[in-house]
Amino acid sequence: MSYLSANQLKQYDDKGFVSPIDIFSKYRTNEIRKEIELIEEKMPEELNKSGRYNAHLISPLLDEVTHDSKILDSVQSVIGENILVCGTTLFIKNPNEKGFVSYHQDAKYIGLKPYNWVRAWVGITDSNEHNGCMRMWSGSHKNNLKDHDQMFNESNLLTRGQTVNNVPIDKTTPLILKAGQMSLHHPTVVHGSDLNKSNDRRIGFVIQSYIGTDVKQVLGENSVQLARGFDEFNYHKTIDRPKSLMNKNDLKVKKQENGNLQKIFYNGSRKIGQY
Ligand SMILES: O=C(O)CCC(=O)C(=O)O
Repeated sequence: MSYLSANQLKQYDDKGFVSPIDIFSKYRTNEIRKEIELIEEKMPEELNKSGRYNAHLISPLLDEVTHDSKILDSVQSVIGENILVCGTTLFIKNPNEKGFVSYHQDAKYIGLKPYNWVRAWVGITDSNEHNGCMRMWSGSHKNNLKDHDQMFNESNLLTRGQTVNNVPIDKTTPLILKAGQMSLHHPTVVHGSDLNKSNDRRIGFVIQSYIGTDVKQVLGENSVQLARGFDEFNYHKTIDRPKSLMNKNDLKVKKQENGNLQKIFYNGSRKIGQY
């Protein structure tokens, strides 16, 4: 069992994140990495750009991560016992690319309300300051949503380059994780990440997000999977778990889900070019 301790919950409440939490062995994360890299080898475009969303729908190992009972114990400590999976993202930073993530608040653009949800960032490789780990502005979740500028930059891993200005970057906390550890972060904590300056890939698999059954999608439509407990509200369409690796039908479902997600991301814009 991996329910959060009172100290860990206090850290989450005070800072807006809790980290590190031990989940998988190094052996297990190597297996997961191999499955991700097999998909990249067999279907080179499948996990690129907007394809990085919802890889758990075509990969049985990422599906297992998403429904892992240790992860769900920790998540339950934060959002309660009725838990839905509402999408995932692979955040991969390759060594010779200039990928970064501008400082942002997830709640600003994802359309999930009320904020009874949490993001789980699972290290498939180590993640540290050298290879561009996430950095959190501790305590920033306690204030309202901040203005975000939309700063398109092809190296920014965020769709619209959503950016909170004037973040005191020297005061942000690096979330240093070993492969197999995870962090949980709050919907309104300001966070981002820098370049990967190492010789290996940095791979994070993010369940974006685990939501309570009372949470609605107010900007569009998301399909969900029941991860634990009971859905007494039925606000969302449900979606099947993958039948096998890169199964034809599952690939279609992933494509459709990712189309819906793009609509959510762009619905958040009051007009093109403005957040
Ligand atoms: O992986 C990263 O560098 C950023 C991930 C992120 O912004 C998130 O999980 O909300």
